[in-house]
Amino acid sequence: MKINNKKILLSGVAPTGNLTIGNYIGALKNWSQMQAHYDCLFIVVDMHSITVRQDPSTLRERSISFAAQYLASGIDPEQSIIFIQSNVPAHAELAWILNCFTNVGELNRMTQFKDKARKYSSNVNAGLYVYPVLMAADILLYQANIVPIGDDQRQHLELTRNIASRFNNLYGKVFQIPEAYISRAGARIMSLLNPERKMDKSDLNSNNYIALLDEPSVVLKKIRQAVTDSGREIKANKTKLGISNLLTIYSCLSGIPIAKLEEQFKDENYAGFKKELAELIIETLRPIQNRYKKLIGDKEYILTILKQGAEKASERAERTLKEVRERIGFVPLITKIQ
Ligand code: AQP
Repeated sequence: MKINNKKILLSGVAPTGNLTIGNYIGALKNWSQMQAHYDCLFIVVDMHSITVRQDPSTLRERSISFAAQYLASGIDPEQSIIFIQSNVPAHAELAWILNCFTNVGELNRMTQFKDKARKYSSNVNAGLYVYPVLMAADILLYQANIVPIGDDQRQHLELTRNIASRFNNLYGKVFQIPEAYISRAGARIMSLLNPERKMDKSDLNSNNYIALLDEPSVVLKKIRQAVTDSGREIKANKTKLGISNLLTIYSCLSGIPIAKLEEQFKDENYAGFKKELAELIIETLRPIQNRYKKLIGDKEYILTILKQGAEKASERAERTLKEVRERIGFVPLITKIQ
């Protein structure tokens, strides 16, 4: 189903850790540009975050803070639907139904589960295992056509497509089969101290990432101590992961191609380049942080936006869910029987 002839786009982040410039470059920045072209839903997926133990008051605060950071990064609530996943109970209902259309063998193949089971070995709960089914429910509820994802979510989207096709084959077309939108190569931002790993918002060492809300002095310090390689040339190279990563960040934030940056900084040393990069990051984050400070100071406003978002999302989700309930043979909701 397309609204106003625009394709439906859905994306979200789990409120864990701190949103990073990796999230900004790989997700938030693109989202705000996509709003004009797609009918967008942006979700703070708090139900996903409880697959790992969370402190209740921190989770609540962080969910609201993430929503404020979405808004501060350019999500326009007049144009897009922004909401918190647990405010729309349809996600849990559809996830249960889809669990019954997912093979255990398919879930066993999910590499992210294996990684997370290793990382959180003291709490390998069933939620962690069926997480991809909840993600399928998030997407299929809204008949999304396009789902921007990182490389690590590719397998989950493929599973979503398989579940949707299986259901449609059994009951007739109910779900739109979504397409992945993988952001352009090079937009994968790596950890500052270990550039072989992705910059991760839940990294226990905050020196590995620049948070969207980091103060200028913190940005400067983290970039200064970011790992570079032996040598002194500002050149991207597969064997020089540290400087390549910093050049990628510079390029993504400035829009200047890496080859041009290499030319621009050819007479500069690492320290000089890092100083300019830190300034660019600080100037990029400044307006976002200013908007964030205003928004977070007005919780009533954020909660109103989130309430309106959840209402709009619920209306759409309910349309899909009603169809699903009917097709699989559930008795219509008693309260709705005339
Ligand atoms: N380093 C990155 N470079 C480019 N894009 C990135 N994204 C994340 N890190 C980078 C993009 O941001 C969105 C959210 O991804 P996520 O992995 O931070 O968060 P999640 O989906 O909420 O997953 P997890 O596993 O729950 O996160 P953690 O590891 O914090 O526990 C995606 O669009 C991603 O591409």
